[in-house]
Amino acid sequence: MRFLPILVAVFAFLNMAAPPEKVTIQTNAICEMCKVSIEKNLLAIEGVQKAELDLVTKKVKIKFDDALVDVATLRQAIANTGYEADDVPPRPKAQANLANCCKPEELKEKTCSKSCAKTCDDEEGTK
Ligand SMILES: [Cu+2]
Repeated sequence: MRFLPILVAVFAFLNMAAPPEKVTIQTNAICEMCKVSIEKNLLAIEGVQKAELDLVTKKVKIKFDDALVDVATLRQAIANTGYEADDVPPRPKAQANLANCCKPEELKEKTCSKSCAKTCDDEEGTK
């Protein structure tokens, strides 16, 4: 078929024209549990290709298709999970539902609840 090379060329061009966008968002994640839930919720969004949270810097690096999703939506998804996302505050209800060890210091209950994952305790113990 004569048109095939042209089609292939056109698709190659379109792919080049739309490389995945990248953004880094600052969060207040604490432990492995935070990391897992933030990454999971981001990856559930259509257009998100990669989401990786660094627990040392508390920054999440996201690769996404800007034809399907924008940065404001990504920040909102993190806020809806219960965490800060740059200048977007965490959704209070989601934050209240986080495991005790995943909450900011001022919101922690005095005694660690059973819902605390071992990874959280380990993480906290290293501080
Ligand atoms: Cu956590």
